[in-house]
Amino acid sequence: MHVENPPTTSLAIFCKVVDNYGDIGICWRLARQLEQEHQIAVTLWVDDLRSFQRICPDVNIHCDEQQLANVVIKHWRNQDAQFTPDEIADIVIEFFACDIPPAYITAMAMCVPRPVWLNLEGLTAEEWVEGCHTLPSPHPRLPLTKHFFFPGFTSKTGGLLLEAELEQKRQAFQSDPVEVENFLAQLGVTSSEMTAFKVSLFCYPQAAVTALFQAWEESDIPVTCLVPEGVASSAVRMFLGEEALAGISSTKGALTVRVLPFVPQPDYDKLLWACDLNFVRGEDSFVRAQWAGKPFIWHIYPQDENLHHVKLKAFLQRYSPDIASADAFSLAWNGALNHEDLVDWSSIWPSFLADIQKITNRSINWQARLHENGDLSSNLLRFARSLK
Ligand code: TRH
Repeated sequence: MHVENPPTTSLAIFCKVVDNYGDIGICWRLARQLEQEHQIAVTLWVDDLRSFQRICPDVNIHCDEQQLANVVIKHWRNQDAQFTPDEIADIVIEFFACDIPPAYITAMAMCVPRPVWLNLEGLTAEEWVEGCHTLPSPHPRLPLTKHFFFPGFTSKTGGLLLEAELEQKRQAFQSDPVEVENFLAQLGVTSSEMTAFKVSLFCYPQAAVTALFQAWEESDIPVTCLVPEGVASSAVRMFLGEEALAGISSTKGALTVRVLPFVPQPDYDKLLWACDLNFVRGEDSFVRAQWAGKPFIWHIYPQDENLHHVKLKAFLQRYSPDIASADAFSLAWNGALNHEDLVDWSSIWPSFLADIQKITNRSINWQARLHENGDLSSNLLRFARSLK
């Protein structure tokens, strides 16, 4: 008997790079997972191939259309491009309310059946998200409805991006000291730097890196700070006394700072897994640090009128309401303490370090809790199919 395979679902993701690497970092991760784990035919439209290439060196920045990891990547550079209904995907995701080309929307309205149209929103721990997750937003003129899809930290949200094999890969890596050593050595980290307390540093330029370096210089334990090239450049240059290029390192007191190359996305996970403490930022590295099961400090993306402080506090309220040293560190790092002038890293750092076991345990328990929400890609597909 001949059994017909069901037709492959097609899905388009539209990604506008607002800033840095998180927008494309998230969309690329989502695209790969939908293709690899759900056999979806994915087209990723992205307007900035240079940012993309930084996290995925295989990207050819001169190509209008290319295919990587079985995902079709299209350089989205013309908002006036024309589309016909046969070019429209079954599921259309606009990332972060980016405006998808008007002709694409018109063609969507002409499709029978109509495609599912989702707006994948930014991550926040605030409670209102639960009320807005999956809400419909009818188009003012066309017979189309867009739905909001919110990532989040509870079962009433879409959850977080998480590949099926991530946990298994992490455990295998962390339980193999030789692999960890080889990985760090290949990034230029020396044996003595590996035996110190290892910190990875990824933050925005306004972070208090110089003050923290001073506290680490006077730390009771040796600290190795690994910082990807291009991150906190002026503070790192000041510490090194020369340009902060990959491969350069310097030691003062208990602190060694080493500049690493900016690594491809999968290696960034390994870096997080290999360190004892990770400073992360934005959205995607913040989420990856949570899956690493290690202590982390989040530098939140700054917003007007300190709106980001509200988001930071909402997260800390869920994550570490009972660990004062962790809260104090995070608030100070983000300039969100009530009395800014009282920030004293020489006392914030030792208090944090004294609680490091407690904070590590919290990271592990937190990760287990997040697993209960499932993974964003599967949750998103389930929701999309429920609308069909
Ligand atoms: O780079 P980010 O600051 O990105 C974003 C964007 O600015 C965006 O506009 C904003 O909406 C969002 O923050 C909140 O931080 P993020 O989200 O952590 O993204 C960084 C990506 O870079 C992530 O996918 C991990 C990757 N990365 C590497 O691949 N290699 C590296 O060496 C490092 C340091 C990061």
